[in-house]
Amino acid sequence: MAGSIDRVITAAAAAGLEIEVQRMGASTRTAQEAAEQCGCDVAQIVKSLIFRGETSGKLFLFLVSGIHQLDLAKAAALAGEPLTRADPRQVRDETGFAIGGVAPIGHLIAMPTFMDETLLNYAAVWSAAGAHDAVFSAAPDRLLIAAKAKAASLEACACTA
Ligand code: 5CA
Repeated sequence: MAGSIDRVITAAAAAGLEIEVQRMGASTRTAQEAAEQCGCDVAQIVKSLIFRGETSGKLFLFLVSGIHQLDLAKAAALAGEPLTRADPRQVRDETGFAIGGVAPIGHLIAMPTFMDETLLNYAAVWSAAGAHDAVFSAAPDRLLIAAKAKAASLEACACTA
């Protein structure tokens, strides 16, 4: 996807966020792979997950820690409508990013965006930068602002009881 990394860089600059996009030369498609390449904890990886509103058809972006599963009920409550995972083609067409390289900023369209509040516990977090081997790090509070995101509890309860 030519230009998708440039869109991330441009969006960061427009938001006053200084980033350095790193091409790792190896896959950072999954949170686990990204953490290995970045040398950070999986919890510090930002998953940029795109969901589709079942009523409106609009897309929503959820920025979720690599160690968490998105709680769909919490996400739907925030969105104000039921959600389903957006299919890869819609993600590509509407955001300009392919699955595995979806960034938290620089999308072709504006989407309501929510950030896992636990990401704010870290000094730095790592996100995809528009390609499956491209990442950037940022202070999470700065990323929150740049992504025009709202911090929220997004984590699915891992308890079994
Ligand atoms: N580059 C890494 C780390 S930053 C990354 O992009 N991780 S991610 O979690 O944000 O993107 C992968 C996610 O895409 C998966 O967790 C999954 O939720 C989603 N995904 C994978 N396959 C599909 C698919 N076929 N349709 C929709 N979403 C998918």
